[in-house]
Amino acid sequence: MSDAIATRAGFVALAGRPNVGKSTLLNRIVGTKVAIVSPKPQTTRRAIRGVATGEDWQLVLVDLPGSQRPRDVLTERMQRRTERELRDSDAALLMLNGEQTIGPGDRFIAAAVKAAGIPCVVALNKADALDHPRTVVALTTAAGLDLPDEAEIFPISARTGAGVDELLEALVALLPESPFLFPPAEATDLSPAVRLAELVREQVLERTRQEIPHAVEVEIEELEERSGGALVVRALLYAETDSQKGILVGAGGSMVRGIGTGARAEIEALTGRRVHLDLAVRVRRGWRGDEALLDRLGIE
Ligand SMILES: Nc1nc2c(ncn2[C@@H]2O[C@H](COP(=O)(O)OP(=O)(O)OP(=O)(O)O)[C@@H](O)[C@H]2O)c(=O)[nH]1
Ligand SMILES: [Mg+2]
Repeated sequence: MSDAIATRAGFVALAGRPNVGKSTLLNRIVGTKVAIVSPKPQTTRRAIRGVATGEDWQLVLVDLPGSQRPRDVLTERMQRRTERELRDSDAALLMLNGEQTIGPGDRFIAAAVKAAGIPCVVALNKADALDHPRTVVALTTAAGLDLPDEAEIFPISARTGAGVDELLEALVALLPESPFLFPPAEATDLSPAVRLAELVREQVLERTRQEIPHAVEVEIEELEERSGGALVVRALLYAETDSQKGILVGAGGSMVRGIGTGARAEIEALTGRRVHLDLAVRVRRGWRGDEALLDRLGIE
């Protein structure tokens, strides 16, 4: 027998209602910004994989779009993807928002996790925003959920990192013995173009309100490395109506300029390169129902 150390590796599906903090936790565990984060529900549209590698373990976290009742082809795809990813994962991390009471949405997701027949760990997030009595109440209510056997509940703060090491240890213990699934240096399977498009969309989410955040998608048209090391990025912002386009452009182009400045800083921070970012806003009516466009954008 060889005395090589056995490694553990596998997929953990991150499931939870919109806005509970799934993407924030993914970024913290992976150690770099893989998924964009915003206070607006339904920020994540694709199943994003983030890879965290330890000495003898590798955790592939699948950041799922927040589950809710589908409204259109876009949200239907997001929902189907969630169910599929749960079935294909080795374990699930069910995330709850400690700031809110447990509701039908949480019970729906708990039932989906149970139906998938995989082991599960529960994270009660945003514990930093709770005092001790509220934490106790939230933990007690969480324990009342109908969960797979032996599901442990961890109070955590994805924002500060409190409790995350303990949670990580419990997740790793659920992984099967397996060789690593990704090169240890790789943080995600997202293509560079999608990653950059998401950083642009994050700025849109940060700067717009009401229906605009949900009405905008971003596509990278061109990504070119100049010989001097600079990165040239041309991106299209799709809106659904002329009035949305007007808001995205802003008075004298002020909104799109702000989006561009913010996104350029993020892209430069991520790539460590100088970036030329060129944004154009287009109306594409009904893009949320456009199967061909959703395919092209990788929203399966
Ligand atoms: N106070 C507090 N806020 C948090 C914590 N984790 C996330 N948030 C905030 O919660 C909001 C939603 O975070 P996301 O990570 O985008 O949530 P998500 O679950 O990925 O949301 P969807 O992609 O829409 O499903 C953001 O404003 C975060 O800054 C936490 O531990 N404490
Ligand atoms: Mg998210």
